[in-house]
Amino acid sequence: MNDSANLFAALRAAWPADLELPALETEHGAVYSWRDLERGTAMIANLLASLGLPEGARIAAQVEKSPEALMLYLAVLRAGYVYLPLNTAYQAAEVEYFIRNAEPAVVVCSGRNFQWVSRLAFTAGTKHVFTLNEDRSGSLLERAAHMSDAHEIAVKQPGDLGCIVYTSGTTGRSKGAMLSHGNMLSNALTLKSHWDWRPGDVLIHALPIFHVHGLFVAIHGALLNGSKMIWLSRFEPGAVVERLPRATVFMGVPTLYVRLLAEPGLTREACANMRLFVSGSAPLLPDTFKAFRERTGHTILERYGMSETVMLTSNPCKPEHGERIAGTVGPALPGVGVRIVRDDGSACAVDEIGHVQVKGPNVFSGYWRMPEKTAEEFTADGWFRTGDVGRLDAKGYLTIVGRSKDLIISGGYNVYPAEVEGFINELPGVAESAVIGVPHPDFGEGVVALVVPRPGAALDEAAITAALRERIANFKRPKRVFLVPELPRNQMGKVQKNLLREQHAALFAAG
Ligand code: MLC
Ligand code: AMP
Repeated sequence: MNDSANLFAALRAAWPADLELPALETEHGAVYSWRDLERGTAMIANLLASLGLPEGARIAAQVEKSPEALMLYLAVLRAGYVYLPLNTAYQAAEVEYFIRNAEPAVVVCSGRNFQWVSRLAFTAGTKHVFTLNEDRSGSLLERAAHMSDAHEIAVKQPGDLGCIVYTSGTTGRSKGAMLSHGNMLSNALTLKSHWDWRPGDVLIHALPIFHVHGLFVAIHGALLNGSKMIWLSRFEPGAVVERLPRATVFMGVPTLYVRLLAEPGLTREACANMRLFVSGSAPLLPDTFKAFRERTGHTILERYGMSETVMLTSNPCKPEHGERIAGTVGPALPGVGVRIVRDDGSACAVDEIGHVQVKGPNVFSGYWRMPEKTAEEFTADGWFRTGDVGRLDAKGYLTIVGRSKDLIISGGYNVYPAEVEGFINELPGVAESAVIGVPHPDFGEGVVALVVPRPGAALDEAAITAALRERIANFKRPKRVFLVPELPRNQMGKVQKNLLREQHAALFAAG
């Protein structure tokens, strides 16, 4: 063990003294001990170290969720390089952008994607492409198997870069949020105490591990508490319900709660051993909050965060800190500053709606190689502009009422209309398009496109949907496409998306 500020060192220090205890249990019944995590991360870290990578090298991973994918993430931290997680739904054009932008020294992908990913990566100058599959096969583990299982954790300073998390930009192209070891560790320590992680806690991990919620909030929480994870490679509500009696903590986006509520097996008895249900990444409807409480006796704790900041606010966990209030995301976490300001930057009064700005040791240092974007997103006095719109009440609880950024959140995934419009506008026969989000009973918001064809073009919904299938991640693809003669515009010539949203508000109405 060393005393550097490496996030991995802090996580590792919290593991049980008896490394033979179970750390991870998969849906197939495989059990990984803490020793397995120690050895596996050491071997992969040694493999990375053997490649002679430069300081700060990026290791990009687009791999299915598996215990070994978790080890890869931890090994990158351990070896002192920079982890760059990529959603498995991203298609070639999207992956190409990330690789060209981040210039990773190493790319790890699924064996079935090796051909196209390696072509993109080698063309962009990446030196090493490994494969990693859900069944432990692939060149990454084959190569790591020859490495020593002892590894000295790399010494890092708090400000050293640990991860780059790509988050779509308001102008359409993604920006890489640079998170340091210090950003991530400070947030993990705050949540450990605020959410009262305690001996004996067991987390059901059912979220993807390429975004902040599953990768940081859930994993760091469990590992920093030496807690076992019941590790599900994908969310399946029945599988979660079946495992609730052996767990104490669950984290999900609102869609997961909506789907759990549709399970008859979700009962008070099934949840009797549970201590904490956390929701975040998108607004939890008060109806879901109430229905969950009535059914299980548990009050979901809703919190709010971003890729750029990890977690910012949280409803209380301990009763002495107050109530969990539906529709709010709670007060600022200890050490985090949250303020609401008007368009002119002046402070809003209590309950007055304005722009949410934040500050704290958890807030990122900037966007990868985008100094102008970074400067735009921070105020002169150092507060980060979240792009969310909200209000603070007299007790300091934050309510998010909307977004100033043109963003759709579908099933907890962010979809930037400008990016989807860009892909649609490139299709032959398309003059222009507008992409909006409207209420959806399962995904919270559903993506809808309004497309104006060029004169004489023969376009239809099915053809547009099919063309997008190859080009963009499935969760970004519009659930419905409407052909329209023109888009409504205001006097400034700007598309009136609010009108379009009103027109289509009932499109996905429940039932
Ligand atoms: C899947 N589909 C979606 C979708 N997920 N459509 C819209 N929005 C989504 N989120 C569609 C696919 O396109 C496909 O359609 C069909 O559903 C089946 O795909 P699937 O992969 O089998 O879906 P499923 O397993 O049911 O996934 C749904 C889900 C998943 C809710 C479990 O989306 C999910 O895990 N969401 C969590 C996202 C998350 O972790 N967010 C955290 C971001 S961090 P077709 O037409 O192709 O058949 C963050 C910061 C913070 O925001 O505060 O936490
Ligand atoms: P991402 O860029 O994927 O990290 O998404 C961050 C965005 O998700 C925030 O800026 C919010 O708009 C939204 N978000 C996260 N948690 C919540 C929540 N509990 N309620 C409402 N919006 C949320």
